[in-house]
Amino acid sequence: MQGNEHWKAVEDASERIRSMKVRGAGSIARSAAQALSDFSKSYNGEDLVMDLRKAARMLLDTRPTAVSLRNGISMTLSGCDRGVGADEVRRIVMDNADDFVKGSLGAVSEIGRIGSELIPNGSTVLTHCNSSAALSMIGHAFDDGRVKEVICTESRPWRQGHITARWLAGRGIPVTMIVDSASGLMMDEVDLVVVGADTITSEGRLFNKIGTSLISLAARERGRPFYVCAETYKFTSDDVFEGRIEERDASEVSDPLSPGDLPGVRFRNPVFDVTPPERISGIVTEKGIVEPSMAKRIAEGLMSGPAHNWI
Ligand code: RI2
Repeated sequence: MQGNEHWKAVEDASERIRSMKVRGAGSIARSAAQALSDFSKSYNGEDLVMDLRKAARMLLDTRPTAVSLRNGISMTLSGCDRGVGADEVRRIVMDNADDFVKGSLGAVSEIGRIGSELIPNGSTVLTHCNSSAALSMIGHAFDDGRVKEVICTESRPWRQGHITARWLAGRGIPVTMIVDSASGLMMDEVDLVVVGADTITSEGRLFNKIGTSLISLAARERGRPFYVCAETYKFTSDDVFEGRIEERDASEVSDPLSPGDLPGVRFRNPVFDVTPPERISGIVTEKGIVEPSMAKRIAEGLMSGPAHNWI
């Protein structure tokens, strides 16, 4: 778009995020942070701060639901407008991006360590879609000898469940895949549910892959715990996220089923849904396990000090 080499990093990252070549709320945030770092590194234009704002906008416009993307970008650009001269701005952005990427990967690992204790010995765990944070928790618990089996949903329409199943099988964890709509029936064989998060609002509402809310209903009906794994940068107190459900192209739903042979039928493809706080048993963050009612405090950055469990 802008014709300069430095824009390529941002345009490429935006395209990869929009087309889901890079996906997962944490991965898209890290990818955006890295793109802003690369942009700054190779920048040879007139006004780095102004162009960083444009680059941030381009990255933000790719996917609307995961607040991780916005928070990752904000953390990467934090303080850059106070930099004096392009070299200082460049250093601030590159250091911030580095800190964000390392911090977010560290948080995923810490969530695994902290969350493992929630899984009783010999458990069958159900997970939905593909969340690196949820898999960190399940993987740690398996290493601790607590997980007997994982049931994973296919996760239509993108079938991210295949990534999950491959990862689990590769670690030697017994895994069974089901279609999403079998989650209710299978709940009888499940001890607890563990999922990831794209956004958690200050009221403790979870935005996650379409189908999550129905799974939480089935878990609640059968009295199964429903845990969410979420790095603290996936929390927000900004109400603007309340209504933001990404709706992708309908062809992602219709093409594999009926290439053009259902004339007159409208397809829709909302890719996230909302799970209310009363159906969430606990949220595992890198700072500890919290109840949904704590979400506002986390979003406002009031949590401090060492890892601590609130439930
Ligand atoms: P991690 C994914 O969204 C799923 O909804 C998943 O639960 C969530 O991001 C969190 O993933 P998508 O990008 O950050 O596949 O835990 O639409 O990897």
